[in-house]
Amino acid sequence: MRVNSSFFLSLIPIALILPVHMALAQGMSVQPGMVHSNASAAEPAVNRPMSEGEVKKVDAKAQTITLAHGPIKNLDMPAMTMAFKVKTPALLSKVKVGDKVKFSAEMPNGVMTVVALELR
Ligand SMILES: [Cu+2]
Repeated sequence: MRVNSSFFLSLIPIALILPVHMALAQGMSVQPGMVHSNASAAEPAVNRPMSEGEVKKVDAKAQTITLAHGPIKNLDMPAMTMAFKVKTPALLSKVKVGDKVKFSAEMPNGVMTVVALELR
């Protein structure tokens, strides 16, 4: 009986620890995702790379802007003139043809998109 009771006693800690351990493992698998989404939500405002460009065309209907732009480091793109989609129509209302601008472009879903735009 002594052997049996100590055997069962030795099982208790395992039975207690296992669920806690699993809960921790689940917690840890959730947390990086939450941290990551917090980081990417905060990142654009603080750490968004800006490129320089000159407005060549504004198309409010198509919601595109054509820019003669300098190198876009984050997209690994050399200087060229090209059309971008804009993230929001409001971005287009700030600028007109001939304006020199600073802008930030991203490529969500493979579509080159201006996500921030300001006069310089
Ligand atoms: Cu380009």
